[in-house]
Amino acid sequence: MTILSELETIASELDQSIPTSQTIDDLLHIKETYFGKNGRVSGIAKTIHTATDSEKPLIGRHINTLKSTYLKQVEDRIATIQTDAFNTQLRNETIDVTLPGRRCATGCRHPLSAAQARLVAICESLGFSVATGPIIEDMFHNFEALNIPPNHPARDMHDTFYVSKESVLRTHTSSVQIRHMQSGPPPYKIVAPGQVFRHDQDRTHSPMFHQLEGLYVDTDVSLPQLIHVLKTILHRFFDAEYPVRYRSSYFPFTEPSIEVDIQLPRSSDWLEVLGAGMVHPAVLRSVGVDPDVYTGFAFGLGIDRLAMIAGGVPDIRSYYDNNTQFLRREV
Ligand code: FA5
Repeated sequence: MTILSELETIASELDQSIPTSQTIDDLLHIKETYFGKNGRVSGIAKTIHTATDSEKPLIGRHINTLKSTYLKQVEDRIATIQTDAFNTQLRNETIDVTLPGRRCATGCRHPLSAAQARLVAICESLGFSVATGPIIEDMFHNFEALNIPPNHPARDMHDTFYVSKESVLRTHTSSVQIRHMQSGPPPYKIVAPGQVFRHDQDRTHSPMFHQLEGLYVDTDVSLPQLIHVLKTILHRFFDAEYPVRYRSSYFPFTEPSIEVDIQLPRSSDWLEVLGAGMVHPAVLRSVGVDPDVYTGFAFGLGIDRLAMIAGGVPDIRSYYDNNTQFLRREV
């Protein structure tokens, strides 16, 4: 085989192999095999002295053309493979901005907070404003000013959590009545929502629960007004009408006193939801309000109990068990 025909064979091999190479490694291998220091083309160049003088320049040009043409083809093919790989990567990494976003886990309001907010809103619509007081209370505000003397059973260690000899976790929100009446002269028309604490635990009693206290003191406040306000609150709070029972009762700080029960849906059981009454003259006197000029009513409503009835929840402890599926309910 002559040198020229060898070069032609190489050209036709390269015409085949370069365009069909799929990897850069293959192309580098081709480059090395044909054009490397010990490659086939270099090998042919070394045999040029065997050609005739008239052939030598022709073979030289052929070799140069072969080198420049096919080395460029190799570089172009490498560039094409790199560009294709880059485009494929771009296509695969494309972000579809129309896909729906990932959902963030959000919290929700505790059903008792929601019930409390609803009750407060109802009372605000009836002209009550919101008052607050401390959760750790002294004996005067939690007991004495409310006409509960030191030997009263409500002070019993079994009911009351003592923080020290002089202070307790408040056992009811009635302490806020006293604090509010001490803050200025009548009239008073407030509600005080918040946590209260008692040594008590079963399906309808929790050691920490929530009350909404109401207090209305003015020159002409009457028992029928109290009944009207209670009826309005209960009617507006519940979507359905439940049988309501008003019973006479006893609290040291109200006279007369009543308690209100609601009959549970599809049951013969009644659940007590609130205590109320006309503010006892001794209570008004304890905060310097003249009971001959002013009268008032007060009520203390069990928020957890109202929520239980509205939500059909049979056990109050469900509200405190941290079961987030349960706590996503409205009431
Ligand atoms: C009182 O706490 C009075 N301070 C209410 C009051 C205020 C009367 C103003 C008159 C004037 P009683 O202990 O009955 O009353 O509690 C009131 C309501 O709180 C109850 O009707 C009930 O609905 C709720 N309650 C009482 N104890 C618990 C408890 N351990 N767990 C859940 N709810 C309770």
